[in-house]
Amino acid sequence: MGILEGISKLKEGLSRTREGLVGTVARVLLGRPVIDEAMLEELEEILIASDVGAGLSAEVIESIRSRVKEEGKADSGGLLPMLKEEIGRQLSAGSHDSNGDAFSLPEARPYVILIVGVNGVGKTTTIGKLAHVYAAQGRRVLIAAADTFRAAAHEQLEICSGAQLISQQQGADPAAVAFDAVMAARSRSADVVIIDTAGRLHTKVNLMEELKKIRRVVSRHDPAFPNEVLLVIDASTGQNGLHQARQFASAVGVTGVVLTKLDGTARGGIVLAIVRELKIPVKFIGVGESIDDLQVFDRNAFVEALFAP
Ligand SMILES: Nc1nc2c(ncn2[C@@H]2O[C@H](COP(=O)(O)OP(=O)(O)OP(=O)(O)O)[C@@H](O)[C@H]2O)c(=O)[nH]1
Ligand SMILES: [Mg+2]
Repeated sequence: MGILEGISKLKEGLSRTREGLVGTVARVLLGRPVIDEAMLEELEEILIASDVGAGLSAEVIESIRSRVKEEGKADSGGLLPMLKEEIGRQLSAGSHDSNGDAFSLPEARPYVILIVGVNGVGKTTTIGKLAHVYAAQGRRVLIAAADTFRAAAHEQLEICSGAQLISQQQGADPAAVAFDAVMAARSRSADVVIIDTAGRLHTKVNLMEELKKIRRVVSRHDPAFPNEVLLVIDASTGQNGLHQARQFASAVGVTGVVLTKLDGTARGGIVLAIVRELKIPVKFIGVGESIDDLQVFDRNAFVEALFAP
């Protein structure tokens, strides 16, 4: 996908959030030329409704309030540009480093990526998209169907073009599938192994314990494995996503977040909450259901798309 196409997909994917946030603010400003306290309070409510989070919303508003006071910027026409700057500032304050090349794989071979997240957030879909990107780069991609509780996951993954699938019968031990996949990757000199896991278990086994076991068993090949643990969060689940993230992070050590379904929600403000409150970088965002709807998260592109005309 070209850069321009990527930007227009991002704009399109964020259209509901843009309408909910920027569109609502624009309507609040109509016929009110001067920024006043009531307007700032309405703005705060709009931010909260976009899932920015109460504390962070208050922080953004406080910053705008003091700029209005100190810089004498009371013209309401300046409110959206100030909001854009504040959101950009919050995102850079929380971002660790630039994600510009997150689709390029580090040197380790095979590079082992473990995908985790609760039921239905988009793990398997994201794996299909990631596999597609890596395969298009000419990488040998292997997918481990360690979600052995679900027969359909198998079929879902088989349609991923360009990747080889390692699976076992339904009900097999997920950690064994993951172990075998890494072994196969080593013998076939694969570049990347992506391990799909279940979001909910239909047995008495606790999900976190199962994921810890997968992690442990995979690391027997090499203590560096898995090289990456990506937590998939559904943007429309709101603040609950933050709660999930803390649980997964303490159980399996998450190295990056994939935020999916941004296209399906008006509450994309969750990106801010995640970037600021979790000490985990957002690596990718999902902006649609098709195979090329996964993007590297770029805070500048995100802010530009959110405030695009
Ligand atoms: N609109 C939209 N839909 C998405 C996105 N990512 C995933 N989905 C949809 O979300 C639904 C669930 O996706 P799956 O990939 O099966 O989710 P999962 O996490 O693997 O689910 P379990 O295996 O049941 O835990 C599917 O209908 C996907 O098409 C996205 O970025 N945007
Ligand atoms: Mg799945």
